[in-house]
Amino acid sequence: MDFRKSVLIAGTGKSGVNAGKLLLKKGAKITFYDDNEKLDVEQFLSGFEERETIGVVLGAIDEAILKDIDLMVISPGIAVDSAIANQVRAAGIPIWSEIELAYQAGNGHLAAITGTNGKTTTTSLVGEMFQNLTDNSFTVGNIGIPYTEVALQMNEDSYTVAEVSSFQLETIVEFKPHVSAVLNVTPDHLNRHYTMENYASVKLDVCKNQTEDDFLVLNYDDPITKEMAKDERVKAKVVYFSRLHSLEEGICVKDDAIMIRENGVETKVIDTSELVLLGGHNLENYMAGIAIGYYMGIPMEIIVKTLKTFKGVAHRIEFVKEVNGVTYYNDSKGTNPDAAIKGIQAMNRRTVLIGGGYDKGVAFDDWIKAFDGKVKKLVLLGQTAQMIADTAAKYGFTDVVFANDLKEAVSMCAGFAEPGEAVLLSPACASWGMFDNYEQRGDMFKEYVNELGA
Ligand code: UMA
Repeated sequence: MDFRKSVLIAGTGKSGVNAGKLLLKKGAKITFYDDNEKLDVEQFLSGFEERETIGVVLGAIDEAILKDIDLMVISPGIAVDSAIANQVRAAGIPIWSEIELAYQAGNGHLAAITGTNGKTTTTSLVGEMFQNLTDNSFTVGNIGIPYTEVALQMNEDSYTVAEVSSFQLETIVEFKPHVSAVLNVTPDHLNRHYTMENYASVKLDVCKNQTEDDFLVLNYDDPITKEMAKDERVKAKVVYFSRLHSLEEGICVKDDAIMIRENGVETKVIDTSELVLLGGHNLENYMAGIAIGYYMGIPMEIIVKTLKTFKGVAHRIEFVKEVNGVTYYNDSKGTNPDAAIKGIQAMNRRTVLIGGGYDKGVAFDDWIKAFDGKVKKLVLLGQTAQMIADTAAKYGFTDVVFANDLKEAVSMCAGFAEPGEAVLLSPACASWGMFDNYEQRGDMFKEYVNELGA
C-alpha cells in the first residue's frame, strides 16, 4: 500500500496523533481537523518534528482544502454522521478508521475482540498469552494504546490482539483478524448508533473480511451473539463458548472445569478453582480468551500458564483499600448499565454505590432492578444524576443523595458506610464531561479513598 497521499486526520486525540506519526513516517502529507476551536495549535504541533509541513484546521473545513485530500482517517470519538464526515463523504473522499490504517500498515497474526463488556479483560488475557509466547507481541486498540502507535514495529511473526469498539469498526475496509470475537451485546452508545440493531450489526462487522480459514468466537449464552452465526457476513468458522450449556463443539464447562470440544474430541483446559477472577462474567471472559488463544495457535501449556497467573485489569471491580472496616472498590470501567450490574453482582455485602456521569441515551431500569436489596445508598453525580434518581424512585428506591463531584461523593460514602460494608464506584455511565476518561475517574477515586486515611 502506497501511503504517499494527502491525508486528512479527524481528531487530535491519541488516535489522531499516532495516525499522523505513522503517516508521516510513510511519506504522507497530513492535515489535522478538530471540532475544538480552542485547541492550542502551537502546543499540539510541538509534538511533531515535521511541524512545518502539517496543516491544522479547526471548527469548519473549507471545500477548497478537500480538493487536495485523498483520504480521511477518522478518530473513534467522531461520529460517522458528524458534519465533517458527511462533508468529506459528499466530496467523494474515502474514510478509514484509525484501526484500518494500522491494519494496512501493520503485519503479523491478528486477533480482534469486540462486545459491550469484558473486552478489556479478555484482550488483556489474550495479550498476556501472546507475551508468554513471544516478545514480538502487541496489545492495542480501545484498551488505550492506539493500534497506529505500534503498527510499524510489527513484522510477519508478530502477534497482536486488538480491543476494537463499535466506533472503530464503523469505518473499516479491509481489516481482517485471523480470530475475531463478539463477547456480548447489551445497550450502550445508543446516542451514536441509534438502535440496538445497528449497534449489534456494527460489532459483527469485525468478521466481514474473514474467510473460511479464519475463526469467529461468539457467546452462545447471549441471545444476540448466538444468532450472529446466521448472518450472511459470517464466512469464518464459528466457535461458540458457553458457561450455561453443554456444547457438542466449542468451549464449555463440565465438572467445574473448562473444556474445549473440537471434532468430537474433548480436551480439559483448567479447573475453574484455579482461576483468580471471580464471577460468571469473568468465566465468560476466560472461555473467550481460551478460544481466541487456541485458534491463534498458542500452545496449550502457555494458555494454561497464563490463565493461572492472570490478575485482571485496573478499574474493573478493583479492590482499592479497607478504611475503618469499609472495603472500597473501583469499577470505573462500569461505563454502561450492564457492566455496572456485574459490579453490583460481584459485591457480597451491603454496598454504598456511586453512580452517574455522561448521558449516552441508555435506560437505567435494569441496573436499578439489579440492586436486589444489596445497595444501601446511592450517591449520584454528573449529567445523568436526576434521570437515575427518577428511575430509582419508579422502583421504590429512594435512598438517594446528590454529590457535586467525585471527591464529595467519596467523603459522603465514608459517612454512610458501616464497618463490614462496601463502597463501590460503578457509575453505569461514561466519564466524559467530568473526566478525560474512565481511567482518570478511577485514579481520582483511588486518590480520594487513599486520602480518607488508614
Ligand atoms: N472530536 C471532534 N469531534 C467530535 C468528537 C471528538 O473533533 O465529534 C475530537 C476531540 O476534540 C478530540 C479528539 O477528537 O481532540 C478525540 O478523539 P477520540 O474521542 O477518538 O479520542 P482518542 O483520544 O483518540 O481515544 C480513542 C478512544 N476514544 C473513544 O472512542 C471516545 C479510546 O477509547 C481509545 O482508547 C483510543 O482511541 C485508542 O484506540 C476510550 C473510550 O471511551 C477508552 N472508548 C469507548 C468505550 O470503551 O466505551 C468506545
